[in-house]
Amino acid sequence: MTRFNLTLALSSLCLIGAAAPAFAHAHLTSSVPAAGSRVAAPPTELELKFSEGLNLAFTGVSVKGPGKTAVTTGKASLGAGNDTTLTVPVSDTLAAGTYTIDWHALSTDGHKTHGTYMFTVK
Ligand SMILES: [Cu+2]
Repeated sequence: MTRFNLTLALSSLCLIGAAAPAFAHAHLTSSVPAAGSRVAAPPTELELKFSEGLNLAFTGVSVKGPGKTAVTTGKASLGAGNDTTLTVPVSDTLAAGTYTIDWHALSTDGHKTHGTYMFTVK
């Protein structure tokens, strides 16, 4: 197989993977606070659970608060013996309002995914 054909074959595999979400990409399965939830207490950390193991170096979140102000977050980490759960400390005390979390992930199978969810602090 020539180098070009190999590249073509690998890209096709990736496309097939992209068309079938069940094919081992890291998708967000749940979070704390949950997507769309309204919480009374401002969270001091965010927890994101994914369907696949994560590569921490290329996985993270950016958080925006009311008026699109950036929220300061600490160093993200994976759960002990559990590379599918990402925990992100929140350094700021979150005032009442709606927060948007933009996440990006690289799964251990080498595929990138990203998404957005929101929650509201009452
Ligand atoms: Cu994948």
